[in-house]
Amino acid sequence: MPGSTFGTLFRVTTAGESHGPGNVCIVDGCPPGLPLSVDDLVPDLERRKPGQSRIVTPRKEDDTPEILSGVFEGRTTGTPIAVLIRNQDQRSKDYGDIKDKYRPGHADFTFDAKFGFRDYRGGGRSSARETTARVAAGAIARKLLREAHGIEVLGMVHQVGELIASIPDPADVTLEQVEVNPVRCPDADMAVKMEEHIKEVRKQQDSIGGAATVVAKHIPAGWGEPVFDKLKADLGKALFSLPAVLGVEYGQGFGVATTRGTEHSDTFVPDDGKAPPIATDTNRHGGLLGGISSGMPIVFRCAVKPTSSIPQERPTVDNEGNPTTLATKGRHDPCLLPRFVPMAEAMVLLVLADHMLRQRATRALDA
Ligand code: EPS
Repeated sequence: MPGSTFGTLFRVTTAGESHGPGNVCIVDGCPPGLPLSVDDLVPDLERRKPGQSRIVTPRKEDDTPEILSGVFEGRTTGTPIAVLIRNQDQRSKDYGDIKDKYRPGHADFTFDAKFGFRDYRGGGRSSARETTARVAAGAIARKLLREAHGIEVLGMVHQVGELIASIPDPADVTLEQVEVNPVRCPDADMAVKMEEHIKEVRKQQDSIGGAATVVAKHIPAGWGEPVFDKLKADLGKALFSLPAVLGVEYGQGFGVATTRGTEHSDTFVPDDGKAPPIATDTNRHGGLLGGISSGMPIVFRCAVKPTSSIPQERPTVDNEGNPTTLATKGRHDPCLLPRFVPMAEAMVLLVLADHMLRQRATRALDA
């Protein structure tokens, strides 16, 4: 089935399931000459991998990437880059129960409705394990964007359940402030409370939702295509393509519903540090005007639902519609947010790499 390829000029295809032999990405369109090695992929994969702390799934995977093609003597060749991440710690017997039953709130039902047949082990292709391939591809995009424009993309958790972090300006947050705690929340005091809350929820055999912010900095003004491929539209699609995302907003987001034009519009001001030399004094527009980058930080937020796989026995139906009950086994995250951060960064990076190349094509006569 189509649907596993993303992007126009920087194009990524992923393949793989949670309990199959591994997950693969093929990145086609990465320019030649970019220095690239496994070491560039490892940091993001480490931030995403299971078993990294006591508040995530205990499944143990090395997630060591193997670059199979597209790199020669340490540099990209311009040909497709294939990356393989092998699965090592499948425990498929945990999933015998859901072969013919549907986990409430899970894609088990809709995958069956679509294909009539599914790999039920560990959620198959609907598993968060699939995001290993996206994060590997995103790390290639990160390297490209850094080399070309010094672009930085950073995610952070700002909410777990009712607990909301104080983050005065997400564009000022550093990677160190995010990575210093297992929640990936830069508000250190709130991170402690969030961690305790996640542990408590796990003890209660439940799960909890939350929200994350992603900031992209140093994007030149002018990226994004009118009208269907606006940067805001492509970023929205990218973030909504991640498992468990139920809401995406940028800038003032849903806050605009109660805001007047005089309060919302940011004022343009001169800025010698930018090309063209223009910035805005505030960033309520979230770095996008008309869906095109303004040169200000791009700020997106995602709401992520509580993990649907929880060990409590719950009523459900089997695949013939007969009422039954189900207690999900397997090793699940009580809260998806800590590992969601690198996944969201990866999707933003992939969109930006694509639009960097598209903007260069648009302004070909300037080169
Ligand atoms: C997942 C179910 C669990 C998680 C998995 C995502 O799989 P299992 O039951 O096989 O342990 O551990 O997460 C990962 C393995 C990963 O790498 O992200 C799911 O249903 O989404």
